[in-house]
Amino acid sequence: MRALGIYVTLILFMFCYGLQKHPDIQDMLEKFLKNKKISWKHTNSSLISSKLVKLKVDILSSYEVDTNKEKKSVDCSEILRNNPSRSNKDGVYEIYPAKSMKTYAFCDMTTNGGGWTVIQNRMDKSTGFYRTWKEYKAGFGSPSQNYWIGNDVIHLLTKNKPQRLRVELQRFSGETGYGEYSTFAVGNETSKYRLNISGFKGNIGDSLVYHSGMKFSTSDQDNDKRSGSSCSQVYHGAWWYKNCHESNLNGKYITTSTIDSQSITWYHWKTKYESLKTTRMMIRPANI
Ligand SMILES: [Ca+2]
Repeated sequence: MRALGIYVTLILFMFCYGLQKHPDIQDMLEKFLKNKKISWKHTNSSLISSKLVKLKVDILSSYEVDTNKEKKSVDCSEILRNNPSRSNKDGVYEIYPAKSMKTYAFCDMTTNGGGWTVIQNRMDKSTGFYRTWKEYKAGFGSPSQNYWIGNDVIHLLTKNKPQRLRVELQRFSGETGYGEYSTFAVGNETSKYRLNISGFKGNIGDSLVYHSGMKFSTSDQDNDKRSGSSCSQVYHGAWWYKNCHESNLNGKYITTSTIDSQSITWYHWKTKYESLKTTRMMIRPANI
């Protein structure tokens, strides 16, 4: 949609010697524009001299005011770049992973400068994650609560710009930890959303590089490396299973701390196969 334009026409009367800005007009203009959340630019000036004897000069200035202040952003980092006032304002925002594709994402605008697009969030058992290929492709849940943003969206967000992945975990004791990967990309559906991940740092230990190069598997699509059975079905989740997992963040939500390899687990943090209370996966361009 075209931006709406407002034309503000100002007639500046200036006398004698120069074309310096008239302080009254400038003050008025700046006051007018100051509190508007808009961008504006000076687009045209014309000079008409009338009474040469008195050296009276009229200057006509036109200003185009762009009221389309919310540009369509690809991801949360672009929202923040287009609108620095969003800093520290976590919440659900509209993003456009592709031109004609609008979706909603939770944006972490706080952690390490913000601009993170949350692609996965688990906080309680109210949303089931044992779902089909089609559901993981499209995404499900609610961005402000439990959700999976969708494999097509993850692919679109990671295919053009190198991305970093941040994983945040919480135990039932309340203890938290995090890990960051310097590269993270997921292929398209034809590749079965193949995972490419590397470059770990953090305090939870790496339990994801084991899965790099693997295809995504769901209960109805077995693309794993275990012959004879489906890791997704055995471990009650959907993931880039190999034979089978070191992490299972889309596993079964269990409401207490227990040892269960079907649950939401991260093998290298604390007790092996301990069920976790909350998880969050979020991405941001690597050059930020
Ligand atoms: Ca298998």
